[in-house]
Amino acid sequence: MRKSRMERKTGETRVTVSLNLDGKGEAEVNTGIRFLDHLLSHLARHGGLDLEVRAEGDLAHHVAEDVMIVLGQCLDRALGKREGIRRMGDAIVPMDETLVMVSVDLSGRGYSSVEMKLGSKRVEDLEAGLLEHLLNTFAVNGRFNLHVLVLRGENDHHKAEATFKALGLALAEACSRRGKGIPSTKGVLS
Ligand SMILES: [Mn+2]
Repeated sequence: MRKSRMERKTGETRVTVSLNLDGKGEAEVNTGIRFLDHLLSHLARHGGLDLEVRAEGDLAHHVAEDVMIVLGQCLDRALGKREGIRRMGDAIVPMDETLVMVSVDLSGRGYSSVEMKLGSKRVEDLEAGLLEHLLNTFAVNGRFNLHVLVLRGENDHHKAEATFKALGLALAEACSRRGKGIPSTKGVLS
């Protein structure tokens, strides 16, 4: 089983994340930000990940950022040397009027290009402008390339939700096993 558990304690937040890449899609997420809990539950369900997140802190902004830092670190640790994985994964996911494309490469390098085209200042209880930053934080700390493109859509809840569902599917594909060895001609993913 590819599992990890990480903690982060700062003057601003306390965050604990447990991740099992070979799970059943079961999530227990309590960040105090209900929409973030909702999105991470979608990530777990569609990624086939078992995910436990406990977080508290001074401000929602700090908590959300730190959750994504620790989640990224957990992914990186659970993947180990990234041997025998497919490495790349992608998904195109609709939600009613919305259509989102997500593509990932578990390359060992953190990079993201995220274009969500959100029109509102808030999505439920989450600062809308924070979402692209949260995805970037996950990619950098998880050391993977992430591209997100909202191809069309109107509703910001749908755009965010379809993005996290697609991210789950893309990660599940990229983390899936296919043979032996490091999937790089360099012989190392870093
Ligand atoms: Mn929803």
